[in-house]
Amino acid sequence: MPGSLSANTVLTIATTPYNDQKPGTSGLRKRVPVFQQPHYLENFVQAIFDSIAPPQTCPEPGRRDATLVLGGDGRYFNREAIQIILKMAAANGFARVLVGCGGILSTPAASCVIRKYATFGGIILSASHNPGGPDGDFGIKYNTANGGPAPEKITEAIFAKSRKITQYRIIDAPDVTLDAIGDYTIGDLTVSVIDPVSDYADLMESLFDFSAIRTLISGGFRIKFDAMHAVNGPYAREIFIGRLNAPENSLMNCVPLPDFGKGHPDPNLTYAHELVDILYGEDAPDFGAASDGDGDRNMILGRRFFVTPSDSLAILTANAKLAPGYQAGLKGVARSMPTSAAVDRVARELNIPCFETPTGWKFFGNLMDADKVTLCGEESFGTGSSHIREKDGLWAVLFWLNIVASRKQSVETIAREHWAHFGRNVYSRHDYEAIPTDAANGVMAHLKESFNQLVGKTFGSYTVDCCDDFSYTDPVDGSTSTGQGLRILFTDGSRIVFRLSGTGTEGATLRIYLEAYDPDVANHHLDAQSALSELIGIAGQISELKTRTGRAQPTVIT
Ligand code: VG1
Ligand code: CO
Repeated sequence: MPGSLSANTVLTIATTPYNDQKPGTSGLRKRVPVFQQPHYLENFVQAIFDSIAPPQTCPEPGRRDATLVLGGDGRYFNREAIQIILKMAAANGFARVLVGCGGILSTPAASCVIRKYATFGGIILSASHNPGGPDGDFGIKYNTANGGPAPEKITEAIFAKSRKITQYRIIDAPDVTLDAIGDYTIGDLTVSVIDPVSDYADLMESLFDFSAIRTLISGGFRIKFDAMHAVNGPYAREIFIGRLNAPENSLMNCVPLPDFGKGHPDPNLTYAHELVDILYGEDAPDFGAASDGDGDRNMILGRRFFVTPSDSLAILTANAKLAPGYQAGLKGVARSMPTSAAVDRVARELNIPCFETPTGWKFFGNLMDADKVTLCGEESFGTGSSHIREKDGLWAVLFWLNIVASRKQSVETIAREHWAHFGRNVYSRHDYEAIPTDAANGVMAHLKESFNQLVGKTFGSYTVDCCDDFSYTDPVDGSTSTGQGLRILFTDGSRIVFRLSGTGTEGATLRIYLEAYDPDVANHHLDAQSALSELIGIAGQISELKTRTGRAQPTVIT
C-alpha cells in the first residue's frame, strides 16, 4: 500500500574506500561485477551526497526540502541500484525523489525533469553506449540543478571523498514499487514515481513544428528509428507513433532490454549496422536515425547517405531558424575540440560566437547558463541545445525532420547544398579499443616528445604548423582543464588529434580524429576514408602506433 511502510531506521554502515572511483568523461563507469562488490555503489553515492552538502547537515534551510531526480537507461543492475539510492537518499535527508516509472529515465529526460521541477539535482544510472548485461558495464553520474553533468570541481570532490570514506547512511526498509505511478514513502522521504516520457515529449513538441512533420509523414515520407533495444524506445513510440502519426514500421528495436539484445547500443555505422543496411538497401526509407543506450546520442541517415555528427551540428546551426524553438536565432554555438570546424564556418557567416571546449558535455553547461550559446555538439554523435543541459538524441532527430519538412528536400540534398556553400570538412575518427594502458600512454608520451621536431616538417602534401596539448579555460568561471588531447595542426587547416578515452572500462582506448577541409565541390562525392588516406598514413607514422601497440587497424571507424 502506498505510504504505509513503517517508520524506518537509519543505519550507519562502516566501509572502507575503493581507490578507483574517479569519474571519467561522463560519470563513473565500471563493469557490473565491479559495481556489485560490497559497498561499492553505496560508497560512491555517499561520496556524491557528501560532496553536494547533504541536505540534513546543510546550513541552508532551503536544502532540507531538497528534491532529487533519479532514473537510468534500464540496463542490468538499474533496479537494484535505484532501490539502494532511494534508501540512501532517505537516510541523507532528502525530502523527495522523482523517479521514472520502472526506474527509467533517458539522460535528456532526466535533465528535462531536473529543470522543469527545479530540483536540487539528479542521479543518472547509465554507461551510455557501452554494452550492458551481467558482464557488461554500469555507470552512475550526478547532475546539478541546471540539469547538466556536474562540473569537474564537483566530480573531483566526489573522487576525493570516495578515497576517504569510512561510513555511509542507508535506511532499513523494504523496496519501493517502481512500476506504478504515484507517491510512496521511505522514512521521511517521499518517492514520486513519475511518467518518464510525457514531460520530455511535451518539451519536444514546444520546440519543433509537429504539424509540419505530421504532414511530411502522412505525405509518404518514410522514416525508420532504431532505439537499439535501449531507453529511447518508449520515448520514440510516444513521439513518432503517438504524436506524429507515423506508421508502426517506423520503429525498430524499441523495447528496452537490460542487455540491449546483447548489442552495443552505440549509434554509428559499425554498431547500428542493422539500420544502416536498411537505409542503404533496396527500397530504402527516406530517413533513418538511431540513438544510444541512454538516449543522448544520435545518428542521422538519409537514403544511402550518412551525415557525420560534425556536419549535422553545422547544418542544424545553419537551418536553426526553421524550427519554431529557434526562430529568434542562436546566441552562439559550441563544439568539443575534436569535433570538426564545420560549425565554425557557419557561426562566422551568422556572426555569432563559436566556442571550442574539451570533450564531454559538462563543459557546455556554463556557456549555456550564461546564455552564450544555444546549440552545442560533439563529433561522437552528440548534439543538443540549451533546452536542457545534456545532449539529446531524439531532439536532433526531430530537428532534422523539422528542417526536411520545411525545406522539402532530402537529407542528402540538404547536406550537399551545405557543402557547396561552406565547403566540406572531411572528417573521420579511428578508435583503437582495449589496448594495454602502458602502450597507449607510450604513444601519447612519444607524440608529446616529438612536438618540437614535428613543427615545420612536411609529410607529402601536408606541413605541420603547430602542435599542442589542448587546454581550456572556462570563460564563465575561469576554471582550467589541461591534458585534453594532442593536436597536430597543419598549415592548410587540416588536423590530427590524439586522445585517450575517458569512458572505456577495459585497458585504454586511443582515439585518432582526422580532419581536412575541401572547398571544391568536385571532390565532395569522395568517401571520407579515401579523402583522408594521406592524413591517416601520417597519423600512423608520427604516432608509431603499429610498433607500439601491435595494432594495424582501428576497432571502429566513424
Ligand atoms: C565519449 C565521447 C565524448 C562523449 C562521452 C560521453 O567520451 O568521445 O564526446 O561526451 O563519450 O558520451 P570518451 O572520453 O570515451 O572519448 V555518452 O553518450 O556516454 O553519455
Ligand atoms: Co549516451
